Amino acid sequence: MKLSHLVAQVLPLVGCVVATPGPDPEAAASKRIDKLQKQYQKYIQGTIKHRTTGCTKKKILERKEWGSLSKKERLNYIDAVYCLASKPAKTPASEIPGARTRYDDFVGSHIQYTPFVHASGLFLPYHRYYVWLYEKALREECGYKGAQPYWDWTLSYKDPRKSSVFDGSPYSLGSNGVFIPNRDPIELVIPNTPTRVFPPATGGGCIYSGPFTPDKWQINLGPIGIPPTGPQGGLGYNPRCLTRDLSPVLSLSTRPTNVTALLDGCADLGCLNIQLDTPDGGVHGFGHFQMGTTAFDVFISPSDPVFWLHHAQVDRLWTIWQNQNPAVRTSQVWGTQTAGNFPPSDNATLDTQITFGVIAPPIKIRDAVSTIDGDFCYIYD
Ligand SMILES: *[C@@H]1O[C@H](CO)[C@@H](O)[C@H](O)[C@H]1NC(C)=O
Ligand SMILES: *[C@@H]1O[C@H](CO)[C@@H](O)[C@H](O)[C@H]1NC(C)=O
Ligand SMILES: [Cu+2]
Repeated sequence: MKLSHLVAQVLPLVGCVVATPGPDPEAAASKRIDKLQKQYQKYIQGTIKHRTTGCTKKKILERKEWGSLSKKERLNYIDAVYCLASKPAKTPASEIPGARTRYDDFVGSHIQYTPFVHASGLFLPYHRYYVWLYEKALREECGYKGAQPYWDWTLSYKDPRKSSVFDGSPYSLGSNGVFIPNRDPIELVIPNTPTRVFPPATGGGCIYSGPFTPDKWQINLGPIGIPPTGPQGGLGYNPRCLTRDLSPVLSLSTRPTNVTALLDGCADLGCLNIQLDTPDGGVHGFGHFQMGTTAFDVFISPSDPVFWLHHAQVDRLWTIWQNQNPAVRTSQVWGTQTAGNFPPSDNATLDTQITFGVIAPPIKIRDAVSTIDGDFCYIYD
């Protein structure tokens, strides 16, 4: 056979082999996120280096990914969460009769302000301050020495059951829920957005191993966002277990390329909010949805202790995005002051107030735009 014939026979095969695997876009996106995070860290370290008041290099709290905490650090965090749930509530019974614990104070605040702080201009600043208040309570009321960890769901987008957050070991935040077959899909009704239907996934019942199992953890408030509503409009005492329904399908919407799409693709805060949160849920929504059940109920979603790690991750993305152009991106506002602008409300400004009920005095949006100014002094590691 002539060489040219041989080449003609082999070439199509070579073309085929080269075309099939290709570069992995998710691996490339993960690298890109790492790079942007390093740039952000360098910027923060550079700006706080010379400060002698407020946020300094010595004082700054390093928020780390759950899986990169030591076992001891994870146990300390879990203990502090239990501690908060063992202290009595400060919420007056006239406001939220079902609130029993200090942890319920936090859930209660979220219930009261849910219609204003989701799919609105208050979404990012409210949740930044809310997570910070929780971190502060763990540290000041429960002797926790560390920072609030985050859950980087891009690491386990293929299967959240394998995440260090959910693997059910003593160093996780508890397992999946017990599998319950033949369940109906869950209909999620959020005012002014299309009703969404989520098929049942891999769990559905009470979580069965690790921390926060029914013998150790109890939810007291709700349901409110998914039927049937609990006693007294969901504000009454309704003790029950924490449930989960981990979904390796919904988690496919929290992959690295979903994150680079917003970090690299959004030039303004409106774009960022929409990519994170609306109208289909964004990566913020899908972070909740892939946990399932308790997490579907937006009002009481902080009842699952993973809420705080998920919202730290959302805050981390906002922070990394802001630091790509800090002068401009820490002074932007977007949106109105009601969820989906329902009922219609004024546009948010830097002077718009955000309220937290019993857990803290009100702040203004401008008080929550920088993670190293005002009350804040933390960095994502
Ligand atoms: C994430 O990316 C996948 C694949 O491109 C896409 O199907 C999905 O809609 C995205 N999800 C979100 C929330 O952006
Ligand atoms: C609110 O903001 C939108 C979008 O930027 C703008 O079109 C609208 O005129 C603003 N409304 C008021 C009352 O300022
Ligand atoms: Cu929320």
